[in-house]
Amino acid sequence: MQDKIALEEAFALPRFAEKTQWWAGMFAVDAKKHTTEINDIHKIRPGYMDKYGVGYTVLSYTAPGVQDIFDREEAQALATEVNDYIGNEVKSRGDKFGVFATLSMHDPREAATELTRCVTELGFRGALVNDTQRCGQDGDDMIFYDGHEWDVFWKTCTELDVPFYLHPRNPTGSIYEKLWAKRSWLVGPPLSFAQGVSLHLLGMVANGVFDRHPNLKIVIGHLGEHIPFDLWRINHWFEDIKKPLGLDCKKTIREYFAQNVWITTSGHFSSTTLKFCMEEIGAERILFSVDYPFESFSDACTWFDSAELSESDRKKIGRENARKLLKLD
Ligand code: GRE
Repeated sequence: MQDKIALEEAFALPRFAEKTQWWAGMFAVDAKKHTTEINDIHKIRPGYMDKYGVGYTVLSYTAPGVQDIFDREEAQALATEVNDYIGNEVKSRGDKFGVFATLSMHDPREAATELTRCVTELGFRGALVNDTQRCGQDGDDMIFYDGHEWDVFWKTCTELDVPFYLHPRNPTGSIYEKLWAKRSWLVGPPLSFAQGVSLHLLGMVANGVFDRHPNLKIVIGHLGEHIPFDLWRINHWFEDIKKPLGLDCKKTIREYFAQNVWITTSGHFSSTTLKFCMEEIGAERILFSVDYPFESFSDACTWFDSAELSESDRKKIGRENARKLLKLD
């Protein structure tokens, strides 16, 4: 399929090449190639896009990125630097590239102000944040965005009418030590990423964020970070047990998924899982993505282009749903 749109596609700052290569060492078989690819915008990436039929890519700053920085001022400065850098890189390439804003999430108002700047002045399409914001004196604490103090930020997202992509980051500090240190091969895509994001998103549901902001648009990757598989069970326990016990979110989990949540195919190229997700949440809520350069255009596109789908569903997932969500007309 030509002219696909991909929206979980990472870039890094070239000045961090050494750090990027160290990080890539944990996740990429060829860390050098990964580093070259993630730092590239204009040479290698458009080559893959043309070869594999991706017409438009939304770029976002790599994980853990700003969410790893527990000093508030340093985090804010890096977010601004990243946004200015990528805004400038793609300024004359709006036909091919969009951007999700990078945000420091230490302070809801500061995050709202930077998002507004990115959308209204730099033409960005929304924001992508890497799960919780690391914080505290020694970086051992973390900020979730599911409390009332974040209402000011979510109000800004809905007023700007842009999506917020909740992307994973690595577990850190004492959480890492307690849960993951002795099972470190499970960090990342095998388990920890999905656990982190699903906890955070379901926290937003349970704490009423979507009731207070019914037009909020959240995107999660990796075919829904395990949640679609569990929808029946979550629904059963929310409706039949937790609500009678006092859980007071107004709608069902299925309704929030129908109104507020989109999922992407990033890094998850299974036709069985895709079909299952289409049955559970509908083709309208699913968006094609690669997860480059953690995954390859070749794997993502070869799979998607030949997956057993109706041509109408392929167009919706490959392009049309994203066009509507990102307002690309
Ligand atoms: C990511 O998207 O940020 C990512 C990693 C590590 C492995 C896979 C992956 O940071 O998708």
